[in-house]
Amino acid sequence: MRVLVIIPTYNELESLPPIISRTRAAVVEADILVVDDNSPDGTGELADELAAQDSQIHVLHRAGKEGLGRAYIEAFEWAMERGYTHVVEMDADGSHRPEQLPLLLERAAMSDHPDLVIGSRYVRGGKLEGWPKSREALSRAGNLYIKVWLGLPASDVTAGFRVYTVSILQRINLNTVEAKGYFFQTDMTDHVHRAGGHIVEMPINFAQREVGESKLSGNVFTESLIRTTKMGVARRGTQLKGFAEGVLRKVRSKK
Ligand SMILES: Nc1nc2c(ncn2[C@@H]2O[C@H](COP(=O)(O)OP(=O)(O)OP(=O)(O)O)[C@@H](O)[C@H]2O)c(=O)[nH]1
Ligand SMILES: [Mg+2]
Repeated sequence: MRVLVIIPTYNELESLPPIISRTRAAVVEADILVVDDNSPDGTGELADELAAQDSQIHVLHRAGKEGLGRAYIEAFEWAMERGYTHVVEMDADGSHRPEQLPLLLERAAMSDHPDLVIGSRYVRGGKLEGWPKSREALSRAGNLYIKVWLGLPASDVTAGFRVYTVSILQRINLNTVEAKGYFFQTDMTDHVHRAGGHIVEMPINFAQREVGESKLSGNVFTESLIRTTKMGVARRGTQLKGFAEGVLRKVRSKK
């Protein structure tokens, strides 16, 4: 197993140093790639300083803020070119606890060979700490809706603490993944599922962001539900069209 932990950052000056040292301590063999979108607060320069002191820390600088989906996709390509076997998605703000990474990686190494391990808030044993009840309810309902509507085999499809095999990333077309907002995680799950990938979930304790500011506005979740609906409708349309064509063929052949 050669693991790359990808940490996308935008203005995470305070959060980054503790997250990096906790990650190095939790998974000593793993390399880290910070993907910074030219943060105005200097997170990118700080990452360079940390990388200069530790050969297992790397930094990818992007020209400007394009959202975490684009940052991850560029990082996946970086990992593919360098022979890693697994990549981890992890936020910089402390919501995803590096101490739980060994559990996710142990699950990824099991003999049923998962292609995607989702650190899940919504399976038995999973926890969501510090979110107002209203945000939790919206997230739970939204996840259930997406799961059913797109037929995905997971209860927390919008979760951002994950392990992928590099081989599944090579099998899906990253250019067709919708990189915007929360929908990125959903669409990655959908791409893996449609490529025949094996998806499993492991319970995690998701914590409230510790310091710094959120980069995601409230409407991205609604936007994500609208996209899910459109995608589901389009797919059902295609299924219906196929069904109708089949019926027509049968009717014609009987004439
Ligand atoms: N490179 C890059 N990273 C980003 C971008 N937007 C967000 N991030 C990072 O992606 C991770 C998740 O973003 P958050 O702002 O924590 O989003 P969130 O977890 O939905 O929101 P909170 O609940 O407020 O924490 C953090 O590590 C951010 O720094 C971006 O445009 N580019
Ligand atoms: Mg966060």
